[in-house]
Amino acid sequence: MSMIQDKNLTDITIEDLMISSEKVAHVQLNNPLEHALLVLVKSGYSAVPVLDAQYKLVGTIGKTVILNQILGLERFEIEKLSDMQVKQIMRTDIPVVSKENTFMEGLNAIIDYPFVCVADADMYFDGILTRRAILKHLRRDYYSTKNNTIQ
Ligand code: 4BW
Repeated sequence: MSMIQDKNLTDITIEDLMISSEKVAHVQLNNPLEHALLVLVKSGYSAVPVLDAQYKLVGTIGKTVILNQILGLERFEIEKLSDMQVKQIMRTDIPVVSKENTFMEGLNAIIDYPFVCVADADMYFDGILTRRAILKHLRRDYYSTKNNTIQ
């Protein structure tokens, strides 16, 4: 199998660049918001994928939407964290790419998002494609193919 370093940009697929599912922090549909906030704070990520009990992708959830949800007029209504579940406020209108998609399809998908989820045709979760992975690869390609030097 050829290494990603040897591949042209046009031959690279999202599978070559994605973080695979077992390394991705995630929460589940029925988790209370308290658990989701704990995962987000502990992992340090702003947002993570939401999966159902079959490990199918159903959305994403981030710190800002949780904090907005519990923000009352004068205080954070912390009790809401255990009363509400992830499925009530998660984002579901998210772009999804597949492992077989090309680098350029990944680049187009990521323009408006810090990460996009990777799933198969049945929505089984394969991982995420991050802006970091795309940018790192673009930088490598720029310096290796154009004989450019680091400024
Ligand atoms: O814990 C971290 N380790 C490292 N190495 N980098 C981190 C970490 N947390 C944040 N960063 C950096 C990355 O460059 O800050 C960027 C913005 O993080 P974010 O969005 O706002 O939490 C990171 O950019 P990125 O690697 O291109 O990741 C984009 C987004 O993808 C992150 C986060 O929402 C999600 N993400 C990345 N790796 C993840 C993950 N979500 C769950 N599990 C992972 N392993």
